[in-house]
Amino acid sequence: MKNILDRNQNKAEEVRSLLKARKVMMINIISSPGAGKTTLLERTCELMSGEVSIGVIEGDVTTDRDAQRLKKYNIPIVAINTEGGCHLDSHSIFKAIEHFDLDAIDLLFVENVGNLICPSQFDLGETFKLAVVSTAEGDDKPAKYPMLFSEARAVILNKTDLIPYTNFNMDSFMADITAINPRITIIKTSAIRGEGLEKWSVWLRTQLEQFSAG
Ligand SMILES: Nc1nc2c(ncn2[C@@H]2O[C@H](COP(=O)(O)OP(=O)(O)OP(=O)(O)O)[C@@H](O)[C@H]2O)c(=O)[nH]1
Ligand SMILES: [Mg+2]
Ligand SMILES: [Zn+2]
Repeated sequence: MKNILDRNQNKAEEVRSLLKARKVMMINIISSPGAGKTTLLERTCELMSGEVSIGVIEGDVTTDRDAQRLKKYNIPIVAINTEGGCHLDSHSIFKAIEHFDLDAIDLLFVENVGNLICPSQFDLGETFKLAVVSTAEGDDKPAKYPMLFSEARAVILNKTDLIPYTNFNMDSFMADITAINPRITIIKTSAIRGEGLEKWSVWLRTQLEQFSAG
């Protein structure tokens, strides 16, 4: 395991310096299956693709359905079928980025395989990790799977529209997450209803400005 992670880390550093040289900010999106990663990408393309050049790497275990969902935005997309693999690694990202014209992209999203555990162990060379959790999963997920939340720069709490139908406890969620990572940005969204997406796009623009300022 240590050898695998060491090799992954070396390649991730290669990806990171390549993307930095080409001024591409890469966001590694990690969540459990169905939290709303692809829906968030759809909304983000609708909100920002006019002003920011977006590219997407879609990691999927058996299908290319998420890549198909994003085709309507006419953005460059590379689909990685992990053939059963439960996470992406930096070697597959290195191969995928060869297919992009990096000079024509400002923001590269990676939708990782839906899984809260091992994707957070594999550095892909991203600028930062973005965690997505949905209210329907329960408020205890950060406490039970702290690794992702300790590393992520921000967490999207999605499906806020479902709160009335669940026992989701916002106070408990907020307390757990800030105990794990006091600096994390928390953005509440309903990607279906469009709530919170303005705040998300403002935050994203700030990250892009900071990244391009070095
Ligand atoms: N009620 C509600 N449903 C949502 C919201 N966001 C996404 N969904 C629904 O949740 C389901 C899963 O959303 P996806 O965006 O496919 O989730 P994902 O994280 O990409 O899923 P995987 O790629 O399979 O891991 C879909 O049926 C979405 O329509 C939301 O804010 N509220
Ligand atoms: Mg998806
Ligand atoms: Zn895995």
